[in-house]
Formats: sequence, C-alpha cells, structure tokens
Amino acid sequence: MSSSHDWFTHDRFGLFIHFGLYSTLARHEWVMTREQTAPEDYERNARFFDPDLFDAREVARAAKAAGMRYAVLTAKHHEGFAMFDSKLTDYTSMQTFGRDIVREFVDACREEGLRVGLYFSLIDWHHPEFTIDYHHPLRDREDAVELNASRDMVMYREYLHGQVRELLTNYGTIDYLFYDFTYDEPRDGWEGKGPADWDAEALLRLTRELQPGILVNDRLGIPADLVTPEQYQPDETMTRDGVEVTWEACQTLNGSWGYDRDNVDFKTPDLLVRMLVDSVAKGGNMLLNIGPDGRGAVTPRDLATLAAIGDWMDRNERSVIGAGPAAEVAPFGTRFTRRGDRLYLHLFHWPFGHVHLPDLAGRVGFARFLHDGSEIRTSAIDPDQQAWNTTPGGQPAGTLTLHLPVTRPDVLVPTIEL
Ligand code: H79
Repeated sequence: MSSSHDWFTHDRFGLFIHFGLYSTLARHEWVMTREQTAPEDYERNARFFDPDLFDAREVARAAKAAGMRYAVLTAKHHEGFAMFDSKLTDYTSMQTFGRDIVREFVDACREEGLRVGLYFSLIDWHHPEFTIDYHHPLRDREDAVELNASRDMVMYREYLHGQVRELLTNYGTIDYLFYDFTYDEPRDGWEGKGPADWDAEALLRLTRELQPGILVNDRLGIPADLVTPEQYQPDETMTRDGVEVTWEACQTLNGSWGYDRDNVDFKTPDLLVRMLVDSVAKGGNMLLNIGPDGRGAVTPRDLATLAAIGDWMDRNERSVIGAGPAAEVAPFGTRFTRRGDRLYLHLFHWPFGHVHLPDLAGRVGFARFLHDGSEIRTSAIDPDQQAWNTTPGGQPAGTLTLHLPVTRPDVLVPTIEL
C-alpha cells in the first residue's frame, strides 16, 4: 500500500538543524533551564543575536552533498524565540535582526530538492502564560507556585496553535513537522505536560487540515505518523502492538543539539555511517543534527563530517536510500540491508579472510564491493559433496563464504553487494 508518506521511509537520511538564541550562548540549547535564567534576562540576549553568516543555501547544499534527502529546522525551540515572522509575538528573528530564517530555509531546501521539515517546540519558557513545571527555568523560585496561579494554559494553547497555523499557512508545503515534546509523568513534586496541555487532538487535526500530506511525529503524546527515538539506536525493528512502525533516530554530533563551543566529544564519520546503516537495517531513518554557531555558520568540523559521510554516500547510497531491513540474519559485527533483489552486507569490523553467511549458498549470483565494484570471490558448502568445499572448517551446509582481501579497503564502512 502506498501513501503520501512513502518518501520518508525511502529517503532514510535527513539533516536536523538546531538554531536559535542558544546558538550564541554556545553552551547547550537547554542553557535557560540549566542556569535557571529568568525570561527577561534571557531575552536580553536576543538584542545581540546577529547571525550574519547564516546561509540557508550553504546548509541545504551540505545536506544534499552528504546524501541527505530532507532537512528539519528548529522554527522555535523551548526558549520561545521564533526564527520566523510570527505576528503573535515580537520575540522573533524578524523583529530582532530582520530576517525570516524559516523562509530562507524552506526556499533553500526547495532549490536543492530537499523535503522540508520544521521542528516546533510545544514548550515555551518565554511565554508568560506557560505554567512553571519541572523543566521550567523558574522552577526553583520561591514564588513559583504563586506565579502559576496567574498563568493560564488556555491562553498559551491559543498562542501555540496560532503559531503552528502561521508556520503551516505561510511557507508553502511543509513535508514533516517534528513536535517536541510530552513529559506527562510528575517529577520532583512538579507536574509534567502532555496531550491535554497542548490540546493534542485539536492541534494534530489543525496540522493535517493545513497540510494534508504532512508527516507528524508522536511527541504530542498521541499516536501520529512516526516515532522519534532520541540519541539512541533501537535494538531491532520498532513495533507498536506487534505492528512495525515508521521511526527515525535523531542523533547529535557531540551530544548537544545547539552549538556547544566547549564540547569536543564528537562522533566520527565512520561511527555516524554505521549508525545510519544500523537504522536502515532495523527499518528506520536517521536525522543527524548540526548546530550552526552564534554567527549562523556551520562549523568547519561539522562541514568536514558531512562531507566525509557524503564521500561514503556517493558510492554506497543505494545500500541505504530506498533500502530497508533484510530477513537474513547478519553475522556478528555486520548489518544487512536490502533493496529489491540486492542484499547489502555492511562490515562494521574487518575479519581475517572470510565472512560466513548462513543459508545464502546458491542464492547469490555475484558479490562485489559497492565502493569500487570489485568482485568478492565466494564459495559454498555443497550439501551433497561436503568434501569438495574449500571453506575453512565448521560451517554448516548452505553457508556462503565470502573471501575478503587481507587489507581492509579505505572506506568508512566496507559494503558488499550480493
Ligand atoms: O531539541 C532537542 C532537545 O533539546 C530536545 N529534543 C531534541 C530533538 C530534548 N532534549 N532532551 N529532552 C528533550 C528531554 C529532556 C532531557 C533532560 Fe536535560 C535531561 C532535561 C534535563 C535533564 C539534557 C540535560 C537536556 C538538558 C539537560
């Protein structure tokens, strides 16, 4: 069965962009909560935010060159600062530095042929009607409970729905909306927030009414189109009530989403390719994040990482894009993906001499490295003539053995097409 969402599972790989006032503070996008900054103090930073080097075309081109097919920008994060021309507040990029970042982003994506995604925070620590809860920057104030008595989530909800209406009305077709997030279990004597606070049913209805083809994640706290595991790789294909679900792992380069100057705990390009392959092997997507810096530039390091992934994708992308899980069981330290009648074996480590693939004897016409098309010689254990085989001992009948070169080819993840 095909649907308007098929592009998503086909495309498999997208770019996440976290960009906001926190980019210039440069110490994690949760800095407001971490440092318990009052909204009026945090707001002062807005006057100094001037991302003169933000170039949406450059970002979109880097995504394209990395092999990504869609991109998702933070239209507004928990800090409440709108990176678009919202008429419902003056706390916007338009009012402070005269640019509609969402507009620049959607235009650039379309020019580069990328699907357009927006991230929108359900949380808003700047809005005066948003009640204080355990994630809120005012949580530790003595008068927090009294302050809440004068806050009204009904009014906040109107604002929330209103900004979503703006985003889904004024920027053409939006393919994907990433809401963030529901935390409805109480903690430390505080309430959380969830579907009732967002009026999730009505918000989801509004979303679909304004953008009939849109894909929505499930962080409104009610089932929607996909689940978005954050900074972890699921153990296997994800299911809900026994049915496989569409999923996407969102992953960071260094553990922070917003630009985090002093955090140098970076994932390597080869690890990131393995994470992408791992997602596809389990039926999922990967949304990989960058955080442009305080001037809006993508850091040289992040650009280099994207370029390195792109080098791998140039030769190997057909093993992930348009591909999905395979029924065959992959040997330890490897992953299988499948596209049509092709199986792809991704080697996360480099064994000496051979890889043994159970039950594949007689089913493989040709084996080759994907990066250079070079043949991998194979041998099979013939169930009728066990003595004939050249395979080193101990493999059961039906096993296909791949004969690898001693030297690991110089690619991030060697991939063999079967
Ligand atoms: O936008 C990104 C994150 O800011 C947001 N979702 C992604 C896509 C998000 N991150 N964490 N959470 C949502 C859940 C809350 C985690 C917390 Fe913490 C743990 C809040 C306080 C402790 C980690 C450490 C995040 C802030 C400080």
